[in-house]
Amino acid sequence: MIQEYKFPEGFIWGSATASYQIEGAWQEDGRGECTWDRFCRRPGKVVGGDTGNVACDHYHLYKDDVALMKSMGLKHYRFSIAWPRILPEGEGQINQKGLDFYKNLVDELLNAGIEPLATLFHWDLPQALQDKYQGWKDRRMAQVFADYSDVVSRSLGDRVKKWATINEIMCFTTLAHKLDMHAPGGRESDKITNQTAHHALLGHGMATQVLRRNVQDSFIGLVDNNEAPWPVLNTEPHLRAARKAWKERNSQRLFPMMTGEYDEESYVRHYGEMPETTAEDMKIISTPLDYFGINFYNCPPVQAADNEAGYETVDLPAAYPRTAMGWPITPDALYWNLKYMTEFFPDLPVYITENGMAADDSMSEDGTVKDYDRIEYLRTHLRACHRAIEEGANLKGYYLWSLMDNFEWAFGYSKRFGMIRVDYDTQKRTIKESGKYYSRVMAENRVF
Ligand code: IFM
Repeated sequence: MIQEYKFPEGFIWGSATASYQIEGAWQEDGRGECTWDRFCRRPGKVVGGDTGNVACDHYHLYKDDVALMKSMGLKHYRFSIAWPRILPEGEGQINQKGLDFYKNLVDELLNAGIEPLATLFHWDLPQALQDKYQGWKDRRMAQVFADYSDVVSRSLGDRVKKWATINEIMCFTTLAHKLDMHAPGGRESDKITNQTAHHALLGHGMATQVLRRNVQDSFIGLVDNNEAPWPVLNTEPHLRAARKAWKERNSQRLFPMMTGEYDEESYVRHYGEMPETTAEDMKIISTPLDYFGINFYNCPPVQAADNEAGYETVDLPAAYPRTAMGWPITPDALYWNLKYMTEFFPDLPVYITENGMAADDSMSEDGTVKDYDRIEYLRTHLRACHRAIEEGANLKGYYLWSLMDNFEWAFGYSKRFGMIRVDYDTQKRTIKESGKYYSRVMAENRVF
């Protein structure tokens, strides 16, 4: 018998994007400068010297893009709001035109029968806040973020019910402040870097409380690329080692957010010096959520080891299957991530809020994009989800990254993640074979 891979009734199928990666229109209608505008201008920081100035020009083409989503049968769409469009200085004066853009986008989505999930912060921090507070290094940023969340949710909360506060804290703290790979850039100590992550968590907790107050029937979560170590072989002692690794390596964000405590030993082992915190901070950080959003791309396995931790990451061979980013293709890591989430936090619904791959995606002579590698990636990852659900995982939905090719941060436009191809010279959109595949998955609620 052929396994059907049918998903539960009501499973949510969607796709995701982020403001800086698709909108363009960087100086239009009163938008302020963001840290990525500035970072892109630093020589050598972004491949090809690319910027988000135009990107997919979604700011102007959003109606066409929503029509395309509708034609693909998409019913759920996750996008992010550009903070500098709403508050060009990051705080204070509200830019009505910025709010109007998102109101119009949301109306367009709802009219097309597509339910929005809005992320409040996906890394495009107003430069003014970087200049005034040194960004997330300053704990006052938590309140500033909560105030911005207040403005946005008062304006959109009648129509947007699903919210994510922040996307992937690691990418604008560690990658940005310690490794100089993301905006605003820097080479700070572990202590300072960990402090930025703590402030972001605090901002998340405060924003959650604001959203809860402002939005009726709200559905609120944090979206994070949590660590997903998994057993290299399903045998003891690797199973025990991987479970321990998963718990310890999620000590910076997931566990404190869920439990209101930092596990100091694990934290120091993996992230270095502890941030400064207060008991009140921890209460706010662990404000109850409606869901946790997992952004999953890859993670190497771990094995039992004769060292202090009791585990170590396995070195994958050079020929291990990888995406165009060089990331290993590890669907079992997703399966185990969902299993551990359920084991440790059985009551918290989980959504995959991003999953996908960068591929070559060149246009064939017949005008199609034959991205069968992406279809295979999706199929294996969705089967991992299916298996986890069958075994009791609390997974309720999946948002594919990404709706369309876009500005891939430090990689500029050199990497394509979309199920829709974007020709950046003409802004022409072409649905890839993977997009056609995903349309069927959504329509039939099954993986084939
Ligand atoms: O493009 C990014 C996205 O902005 C955040 N998550 C990972 C994606 C792929 O790198």
